[in-house]
Amino acid sequence: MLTLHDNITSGNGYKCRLLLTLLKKPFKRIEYDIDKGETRTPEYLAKINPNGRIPVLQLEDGTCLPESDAIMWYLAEGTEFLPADRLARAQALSWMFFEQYSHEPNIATLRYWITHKVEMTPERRAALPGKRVQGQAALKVMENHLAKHGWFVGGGYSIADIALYAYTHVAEQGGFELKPYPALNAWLKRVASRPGHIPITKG
Ligand SMILES: N[C@@H](CCC(=O)N[C@@H](CS)C(=O)NCC(=O)O)C(=O)O
Repeated sequence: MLTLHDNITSGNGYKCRLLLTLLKKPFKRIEYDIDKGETRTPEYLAKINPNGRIPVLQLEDGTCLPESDAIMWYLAEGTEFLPADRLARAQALSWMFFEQYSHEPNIATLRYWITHKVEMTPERRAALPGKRVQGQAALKVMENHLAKHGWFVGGGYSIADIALYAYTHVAEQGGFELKPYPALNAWLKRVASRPGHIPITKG
């Protein structure tokens, strides 16, 4: 059986849990307390992920695959969640790289600092206003796309949507107001109403 090394509060972990569930793939979940450094032990670094983070998908043969978007790509190959068309596949990657570079480091990081009550060091305080501005800019990019398209690529629900849904639907927990983005709100509802959808809190 597949094993997901995970933390229940993580949007990156949620991407994998959601896709595994939509694909009806049975999996075992191992929970790590990321606030206590459980993904930073010598054993975890040696055996699961040298980068010290969840999520990691462990395959039946023991191979460990880190990085949420790579995990989704692996699981989605040959399914409805990854378009077959060459350009649409590249566009899915565009949105997933956008998520990892322009969205997650701003929106997910502020959510993490707030909800995990992380100590606000001088470095974090200095970084906060920039992250706030860049997170809002990422939401605006999404809004502009969704004002013209129902989904991020290929005319249907795909892993590009899941990648962006994970931290957008809980962005308010990071202090990001979602009201100014009507098309984005409509898309959040479309994603949440898909058959088989699960909330971020479901392990
Ligand atoms: N780019 C990675 C980011 C993974 C990541 O940041 N994981 C966080 C939780 S969301 C983590 O494991 N933090 C614990 C730590 O860094 O010690 C992905 O998309 O999977």
